[in-house]
Amino acid sequence: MSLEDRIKSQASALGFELSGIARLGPAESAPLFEQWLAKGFAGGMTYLARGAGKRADPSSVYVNVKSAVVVGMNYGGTAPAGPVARYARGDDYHDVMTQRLRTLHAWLSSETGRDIGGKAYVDTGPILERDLARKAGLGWFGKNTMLVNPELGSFFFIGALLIDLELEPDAPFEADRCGTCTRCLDACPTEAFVAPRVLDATRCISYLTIELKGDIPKAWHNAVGENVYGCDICQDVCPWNIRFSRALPDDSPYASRPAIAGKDSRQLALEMLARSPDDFSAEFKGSPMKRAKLRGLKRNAAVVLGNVGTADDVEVLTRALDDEEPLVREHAAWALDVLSARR
Ligand code: B12
Ligand code: SF4
Ligand code: SF4
Repeated sequence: MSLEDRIKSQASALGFELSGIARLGPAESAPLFEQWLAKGFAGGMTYLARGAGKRADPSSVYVNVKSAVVVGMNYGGTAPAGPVARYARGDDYHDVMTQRLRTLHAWLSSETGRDIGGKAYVDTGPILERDLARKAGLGWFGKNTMLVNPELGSFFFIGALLIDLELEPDAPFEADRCGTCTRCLDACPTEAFVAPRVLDATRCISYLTIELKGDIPKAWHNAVGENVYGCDICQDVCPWNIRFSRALPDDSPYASRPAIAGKDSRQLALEMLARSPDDFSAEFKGSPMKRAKLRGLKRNAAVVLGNVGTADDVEVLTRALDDEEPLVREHAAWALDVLSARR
């Protein structure tokens, strides 16, 4: 068995459903990324512009690296849609995958009998991960911008181990399997795709409910719908996901936590708005949802209650008018206005 094949079987044993190898060099889609930044589509994600130079060439990210072992990890596209995007219902993928890639790294050193230099990245450095994953043969850029794999769909995370070892690369994924389909573009509630494969992130519900730190503009409140955290709509409608999504393996770290499992949007929003900081820290330890912080989640919960709440929710929303965070108070006031106008 070649070293490349042994690496892939080790990756599979570590729980990565997909793996491939890319030779490092300039990212082919870097000019598209630059155009995207120039149009302001990154909104408040200023860290993306800061790392732009390095993103153009992943070999510049760490000393002497020559190849990347790129992996994909299923996060369970067959689970029912809900108020929290599937990727965020369990443990934080950054932690899970970085740990496993480090194990792969240590294995590689012992297998080759030398200290392999390199570093694991799971959205933890300036890398265009979808570009690198396409180069390693993991899938194509779907029109919804997701990397889609013909045997797994798009509900998988991407991670990369950059190493100072020359490996035989896999063939890049050249085909475009979207064909004439436009389901994802048509389904987006905020019309966030300005063209196929170009997402204005400032309109995306995922950005509005996770990355945006301030007010969610009122114009988008209705479109946020029942999404308390993130959005899966443009993936749910994709025929490749409908056909090829896989359930989580039994021991998956991405299984829903009790604070989320089986809750509909109204129940989840009510519980989030009423949650104390201590309870939040305990229940969401190691969860990707901590990125939005409790105040961001309460903001989102208020918007969702404005969309789907009933007169029974007025009490919880009224209590939120006394929240220490102005952000929460403002969005709760909006929801109360909406509910009273509806009565
Ligand atoms: C910023 C970011 C976001 C932003 C912007 C998303 C976006 N589409 O750009 C927001 C907050 C909106 C977001 C949302 C989500 N994200 Co995100 N995000 C990132 C991050 C950090 C950077 C992505 C980036 O560089 N965007 C800039 C734009 C220009 O890049 P792009 O959209 O990927 O476009 C590339 C290609 O489409 C191509 N391209 C562009 N135009 C064209 C035109 C043609 C003709 C062609 C052929 C190609 C092409 O070139 C671009 C550059 O490589 C990556 C991690 C990383 N370090 O890469 C995760 C990442 C992309 N996100 C991920 C996930 C899971 C999500 C969500 C599903 C989470 C959720 N459920 O809420 C959503 C999906 C929304 C969507 N449709 O993309 C995964 C995607 C895995 C996969 N299978 O693709 C990543 C890779 C994280 C990871 N390590 O797993 N995300
Ligand atoms: S994640 Fe939701 S809001 Fe964002 S592009 Fe996809 S469908 Fe639109
Ligand atoms: S929904 Fe259709 S167009 Fe969109 S990514 Fe899937 S196959 Fe491509």
